[in-house]
Amino acid sequence: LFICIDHVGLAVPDLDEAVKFHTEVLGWRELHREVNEEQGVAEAMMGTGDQLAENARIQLIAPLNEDSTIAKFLAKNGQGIQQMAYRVADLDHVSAVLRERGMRLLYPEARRGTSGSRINFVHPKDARGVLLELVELPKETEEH
Ligand code: V0V
Repeated sequence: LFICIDHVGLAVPDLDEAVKFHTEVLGWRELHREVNEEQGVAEAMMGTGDQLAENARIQLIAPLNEDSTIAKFLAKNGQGIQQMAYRVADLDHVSAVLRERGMRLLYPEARRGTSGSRINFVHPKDARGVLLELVELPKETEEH
């Protein structure tokens, strides 16, 4: 079902501070930054190199406002790992298979994720305590 781990997502209270720590102390590189209003987040994708496909990646995710799922996560748990994202080739297919196997997907249809990806999530209660994101890359980035 899954191609690889696309990224691990970390909830952070302050995106600039988190990017500074991950670049200056841990030596990650910032690959991409964006605001996703629908998800209520500002995020930075961090990688070990330039090639998207070969990178190990982490996503630093900060809340845009207090209604954000990330604000709720931070209030409850403090900063730390919030999600594991699995890359899939065909999100609609994988979502249908997982639903058949009894998993609750959070959205009836795919939503927009980082860099134009299509995303959905498996509820952490069904996925044994881990919020699982499913990510289908936009067509152009799959080709290189
Ligand atoms: C909640 N729970 C978690 C969890 N969040 N368990 C593991 N990992 C998490 N991240 C557990 C929590 O401990 C509770 O367990 C139970 O689920 C209900 O939690 P809650 O605090 O009442 O929270 P809810 O139900 O209001 O919200 C939880 C869900 C929410 C997962 C439904 O966070 C959500 O909709 N997440 C999907 C969207 C998202 O995370 N967006 C931000 C990233 P107990 O205490 O009852 O046992 S955006 C992103 O990744 C992008 C754009 C991208 O990658 O491109």
